[in-house]
Amino acid sequence: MTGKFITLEGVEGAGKTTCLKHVEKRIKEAGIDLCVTREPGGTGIGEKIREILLDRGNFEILDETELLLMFAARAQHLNELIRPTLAADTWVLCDRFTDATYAYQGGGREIAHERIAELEQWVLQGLKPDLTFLLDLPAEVGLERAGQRSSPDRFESENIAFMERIRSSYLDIARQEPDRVKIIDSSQALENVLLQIDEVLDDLLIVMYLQANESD
Ligand code: Z5A
Repeated sequence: MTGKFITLEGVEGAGKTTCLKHVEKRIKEAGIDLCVTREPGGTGIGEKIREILLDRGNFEILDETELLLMFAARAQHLNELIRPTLAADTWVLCDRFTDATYAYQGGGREIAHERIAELEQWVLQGLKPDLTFLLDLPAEVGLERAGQRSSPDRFESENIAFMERIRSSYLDIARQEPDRVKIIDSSQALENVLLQIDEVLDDLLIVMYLQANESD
């Protein structure tokens, strides 16, 4: 038996940080062992790669370099943390994962889908999250929310067309994989956003509870 792998995705200002804490609290309250992590990052090496990726001063980074660094950090993350944790029957909750690469590097930077899929196959070898929350809202609303932050990183400094392409790529993934990717309307007030998340989580936690009792 392995733990469940849950990811959170979304455009800028979608409220990921807030929602992640809520999901973490709900899972832990259900008595499930949980490891919370993020991408890019999650390991010592991964966090160093993250610094390079987010640094606004690194304007000369090529799109290809950016893509490869995302997968370099992910390879480390998978082997050092994600796979061993799942194998130990602990759940993993990850702030962004490979869907972000399809959305940001594929949609945003317009790198060919096939190129990303090749790297995905090589690095992940078929591993996919069991459940993904896609926090969706119009790009202009997200940028307005994110704009309240003091200093934007390299990605947050991009324009609205970039953000719209990201949103549209995320929605494409959700349309292709509706069982895995659950769209959460994040333009609503926070309490309604959390209610939508709870609906999805309740279904999963009930199934887990029933399975655990069946095997007793
Ligand atoms: N990236 C990539 O390009 N490729 C990849 O493969 C991966 C990542 C894995 C770092 O990620 C960057 O890496 C990211 C994509 C790229 N680009 N950026 N930027 P990150 O996840 O660390 O960065 P982030 O998107 O900035 O995440 P965040 O800090 O979690 O931001 P957020 O979603 O915008 O959430 P927030 O801080 O919780 O909310 C933003 C504001 O809105 C805040 O003031 C909240 O109080 C407010 N808020 C939240 N919800 C609401 C509602 N419902 N109503 C009103 N106001 C709200």
